[in-house]
Order: sequence, then structure tokens, then C-alpha cells
Amino acid sequence: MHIAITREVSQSIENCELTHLERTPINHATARDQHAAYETVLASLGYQIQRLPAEPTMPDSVFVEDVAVVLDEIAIITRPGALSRRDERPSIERALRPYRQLAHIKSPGILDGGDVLRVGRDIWIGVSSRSNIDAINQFRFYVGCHGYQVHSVNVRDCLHLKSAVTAVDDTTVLVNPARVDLSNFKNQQCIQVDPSEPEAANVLRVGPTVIAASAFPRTAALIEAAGFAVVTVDASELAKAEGALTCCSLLFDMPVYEPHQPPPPAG
Ligand code: CIR
Repeated sequence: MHIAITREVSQSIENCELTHLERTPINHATARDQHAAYETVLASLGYQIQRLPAEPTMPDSVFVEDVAVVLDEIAIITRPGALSRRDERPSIERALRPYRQLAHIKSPGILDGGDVLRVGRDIWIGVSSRSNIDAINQFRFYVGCHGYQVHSVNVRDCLHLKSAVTAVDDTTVLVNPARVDLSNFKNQQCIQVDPSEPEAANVLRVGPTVIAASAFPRTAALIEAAGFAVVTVDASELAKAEGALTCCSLLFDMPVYEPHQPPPPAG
């Protein structure tokens, strides 16, 4: 079974953190409708939506991706780089506890899930205003035993690594080369965003389907031309809060438990 943890848009989203954008009015009802449409697409692709209630005092709490990184073997609860976002953790931790063993990024580490990109058994972590080397070393310690290679990577002119590059499948990434060096992805097939759409690199891979923002049709056409099925959603209101598509959900599969082995017959 596939699970998507989401959270309703906070009534206070207008007070969100902003790093690169000017503050502009955010219409809560529009943001909520766009978020619901995003959930509908995930549900249509086979995900069971576990929507957490809105957190009225946590403006950015709809961006659940930043608070945890869920792998098949373990979930890492992050320590968000923005102080205002640290209280988002307990509810996400409660939601994940039934499904995964948990580990925690601790001070002085800071990490936003938006900086963590998994492609197959490789994990790139962006060094950004929200994520530091200490957290990357903690992360590597937690996941190395599960066979993941963790690489740190510099990003520029954007909030998170996944504002610069996301996975399209286990061997392909969608990249804005102005924000992250292509040389980091020598072993991957790279699709480059259309240069007129610098914000287009954040797409959400859902099985064989790629969810892309309808604001970036040229990049969507490039992804389709590379042979991928693309579904578009309007995420323009959440984009005013510097949120994109990966940030609004935590996607994972139910763990598969081995059936308990009966004891060997006596004698
Ligand atoms: C923030 O600055 O934390 C939010 N306004 C936006 C977070 C977007 N998260 C993401 O891209 N993973």
C-alpha cells in the first residue's frame, strides 16, 4: 500500500518564511483548493492520503517534506533550518511512528527535507541556508548501513536542492544547471529545465508518473519528450510561499513484514 502524508494549509500561511521571493498576498481558500487537487491526483495514482489537521500557528506546516525524510528502511526526523518550523516535528513524528524506525537530526545539525534528493541508492543533500554539513554527516551515519551513498552538494540562488533538481526515475533527474552543477550527476541521465522556466525543476515522481506544475508547460513538454507520463497541477498559490510539489507530501510504502517463522518441531 502507498501512503501520502499531507497537512491542511495553515490559516496563517501568509506569515510563511520567505528567502528569495517578495511577500505577496496568499489567498488561503485558493491555496487550500490547489492543495486538495494535488491530493486528488496522488489518490488517483494509488496513494492513501493521511491528511494531518491544519496547524493555525505554524504558517509553513503544509510543507511536510521538510520535516522528515522517509526511506524504505528508516525515517529521519529533520531539524529544520528555520526556527519557526521546528514545532512542526512532533505531529509528523507521531504520523510516521507506526511505519518506520525513526532517527533524529540533532543540534548543531540543521536539515530541511527539501534539501534531500534520493535517486536509487544515491542521496544528495544540498548545503543551503537550511541544511549544514553536521546534519549531512548525521544523515550519512543513519543510512550508510542500509547501502545508501550520501553526497553533499552546493546549491545557488534557490531555497533548497530540490528547487534545483529532482528525480524523474531511478536513473534520471530534472535539473536547472544555473542552480546546481551538472557534474554532480555524471552517472544520471539529465533533463534540463527550459531556460525560460527556472522554477520548473521541482517535480514529484509518483511511480511511473511525473507530477509537474502547470506554470511550466515547456519543461513539462521536455519531460514528456523524454518518455515520461506527466500530470500537471496548479500550485501557483503555494508557490507564493516558496513551496513546490515535492514539499507538500511524504510518500512511502507500507513496510512489508516477513511472516513470523514458526518454531522448529520439537525432537
Ligand atoms: C520555507 O521557507 O520554509 C517555506 N516558506 C517553503 C518551504 C518549501 N519546502 C520545500 O521546498 N521543500
